[in-house]
Amino acid sequence: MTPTITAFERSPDGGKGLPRDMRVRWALEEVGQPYDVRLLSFEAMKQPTHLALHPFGQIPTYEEGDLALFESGAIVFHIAERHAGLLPEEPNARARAITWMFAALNTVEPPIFDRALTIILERDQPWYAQRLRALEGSIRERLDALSRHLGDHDWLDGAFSAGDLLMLSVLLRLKGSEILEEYPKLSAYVARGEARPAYKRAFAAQLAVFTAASARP
Ligand code: GTB
Repeated sequence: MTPTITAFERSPDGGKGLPRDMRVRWALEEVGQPYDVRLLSFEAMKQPTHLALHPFGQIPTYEEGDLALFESGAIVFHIAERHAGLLPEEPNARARAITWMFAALNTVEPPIFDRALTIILERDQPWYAQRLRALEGSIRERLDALSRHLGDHDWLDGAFSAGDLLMLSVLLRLKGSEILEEYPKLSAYVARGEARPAYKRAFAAQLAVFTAASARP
C-alpha cells in the first residue's frame, strides 16, 4: 500500500528542505518505497481533520492503510523497521543505530533548532546576542563530540543507517553557517549525505512543491 505523508503547501524555508517532511521523504527514497504527499496550509493543519492525525497540528504525518503516525523520528523508525536498508540486521548493531536516531533528535537537534528559532523570532530582543552565544556554545559542545566520534569514518557506526539519516537531517540546518565550517569532518559527512541519490530525489521532490507554490498567485 502506498503511504501518504503530509508537508507544507508553501514551505517558509524557500525550498531548502528544512521542514521535517524531508527526513521522511529521504527515508522512503532510501528504501525505494513510493509515496503520496498531501499538502497542507497552516490553517488546514489546525483543523479537526488533520488534528485527528496529528494532535499538535503539525507536519509531517504518515498514513498507510489504517495506520496513522506523527513525529518524524517515529515515522523514520517505522519505515526503517518495515523495509531493509536503514537498520542493520545484527541486533546489537541495530540497537546502536537506533541509539543514534535518539541522539540526533534528543541531544543534537534541540540547540540547533533553538538557534534557528532565536535567529528568526528573537533578533529584536535586548538579550539576543547573549542567547545566541549560549546556544552556539551548546551546539559546539555537541559538534565537538560528534566530530570526535565520527573521526575519519564515513558514517556513525558502520554502514549508513537511519541514525545517519536523522543526524544529517539535523546537521543540514547548519549548512552554510560558520559553525559547521569549523568542523571539516562533519562538513564532509554532510556532503556525503547530500550526495546520496535518495537524498537528491527527496530534495528535488520537496523543491518541486515549493516551486509550484511560488508560481501560483
Ligand atoms: N517533533 C515533531 C516532528 O519531529 O515531527 C515536530 C514537527 C514540527 O516541528 N513540524 C513543523 C510544523 O508543522 C514543521 S517542521 N510547524 C507548523 C506548526 O507548528 O504550526 C519545523 C520547521 C518549520 C519551518 C522551517 N523552515 O521554514 O525553515 C523548518 C522547520
